[in-house]
Amino acid sequence: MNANLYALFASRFPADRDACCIETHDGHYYSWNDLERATAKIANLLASLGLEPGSRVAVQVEKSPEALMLYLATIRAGLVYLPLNTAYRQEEIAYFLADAEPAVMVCSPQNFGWIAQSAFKSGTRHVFTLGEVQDGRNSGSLLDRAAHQPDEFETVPRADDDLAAILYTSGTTGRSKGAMLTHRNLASNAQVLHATWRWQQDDVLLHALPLFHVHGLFVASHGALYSGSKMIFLPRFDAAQVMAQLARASVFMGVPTYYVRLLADPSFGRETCRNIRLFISGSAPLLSETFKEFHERAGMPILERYGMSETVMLTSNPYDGERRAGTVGLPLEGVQVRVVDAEGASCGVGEIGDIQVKGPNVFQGYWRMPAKTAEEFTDDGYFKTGDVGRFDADGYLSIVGRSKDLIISGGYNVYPKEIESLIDELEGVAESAVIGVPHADFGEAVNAVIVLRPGAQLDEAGVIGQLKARIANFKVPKRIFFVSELPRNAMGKVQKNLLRQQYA
Ligand code: MCA
Ligand code: AMP
Repeated sequence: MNANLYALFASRFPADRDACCIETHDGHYYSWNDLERATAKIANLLASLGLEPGSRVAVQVEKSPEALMLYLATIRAGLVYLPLNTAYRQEEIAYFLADAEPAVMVCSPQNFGWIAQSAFKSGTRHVFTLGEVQDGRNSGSLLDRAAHQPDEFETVPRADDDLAAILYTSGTTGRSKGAMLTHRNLASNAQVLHATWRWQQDDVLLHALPLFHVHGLFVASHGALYSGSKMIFLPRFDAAQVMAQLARASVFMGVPTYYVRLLADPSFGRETCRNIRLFISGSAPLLSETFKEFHERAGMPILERYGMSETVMLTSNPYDGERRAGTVGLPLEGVQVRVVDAEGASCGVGEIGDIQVKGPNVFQGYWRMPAKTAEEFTDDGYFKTGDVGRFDADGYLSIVGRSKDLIISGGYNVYPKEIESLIDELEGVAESAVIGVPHADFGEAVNAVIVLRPGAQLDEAGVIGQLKARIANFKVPKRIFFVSELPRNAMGKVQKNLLRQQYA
């Protein structure tokens, strides 16, 4: 049997292929037939390049139905999809290109110049563009090239353990690591979420998440594709746009910031979401206050779940049973989740320890980092999530912290080490500490505490300006504080907990 994930989705498309698969906010419709034909054309184009099996197709494009089709076509052609956040800047992209060595890079037309230069430098042979043209030029349009290709394509046979995607996730060392996900990882997760969340073909998903992360691509899109359900695509999350479309949808997913922003609109209430049967939250902790206020206003509790790039989804609050505020619910069927102490012994009910997981959803390892991969697995094959939590007596898991130094801002992960290294390179900086502080909108916000060298003339705006030129905006500290020294413990380690308290 062909384990290609696309084949699995195709086997579940509705009988009526003229039905709507994707509708955009500005009134464009794409049927299931359109999806099959467009992915066939793009897959034929990719196949015509004569790439080795397992070649990577790196993609940094704005969200659109065509971007989803490019993803599906890549899988269909037996290649490996590598999505990149649209906020990434030149240096960040250059790193991914050098590390992943993709055979193909697809970018937005306005970035073609610098991306093509970087790509060719690191050995990428093919650079295409996808997206709206802003300045009248469009070198290397993927869709123009694909238009001449046949609209039928035999989905390339793949085995369960063949790679489908690589998702970069930053490491504690500051360097991003590529999490290798297989066809089985993604298929098993799509199937278990389908059953857990009771997807039905007549569901309508309002899709407001970006397409370059697990949440928007694998949880949201896969849910609708596997169920043969229609999606309403929004280019990005915009509270007013979501409010306008909610009544037409039955399922909505988002990071906690989306729910905070919906609640900020006084007109949000039962009427706005009268046809919704399921609101799902994840990627960052959902505050109990948000959960409660939402329950009152919308008339139904948000279902919170927990996952990672390395594992796709791990736990979920129940569909029918009680959804408990402050918890991420119960392990998904087929997924083993345990909480262990420093010696690796299982913790009792209510005891806090490290969360470790195992299952068909757990990734194959970090791209070209066998030693790092080995470090992150236990001898009995569990993956160490880096999250810290506890189970209650009914088996609900709560995440109470992280052993990894990580900030989650509006659902995006920021690794302090990466930002500290960049700040420390700035002229006049002696040392720095980057911390997450509570933020009403983003949950956590990135802040930096800096010690300057004597006589240095650097100010907050100067630091922020220099960082914005080098890294994605969401990683740039919202505030900078200057101090004469950083608090350290007896071992000389910076006491970030003290800084977090002070700047909260
Ligand atoms: C934008 N900015 C941010 C963020 N987003 N700063 C910090 N954190 C962010 N998340 C910057 C902007 O560049 C801008 O900077 C300023 O903050 C204000 O922007 P705003 O207009 O408010 O932002 P926005 O465009 O409305 O975006 C906010 C957002 C977006 C809608 C919350 O960040 C978003 O869609 N987040 C979802 C992320 C996601 O999909 N995560 C899933 C990861 P300036 O003022 O300087 O221009 S998958 C995952 O974690 C796992 C596996 C899982 O479990 O799902
Ligand atoms: P990523 O690197 O984007 O895969 O982010 C994965 C991390 O997001 C996990 O290790 C958790 O720390 C965090 N996360 C995801 N879902 C939740 C949730 N519902 N509550 C708290 N943290 C979460």
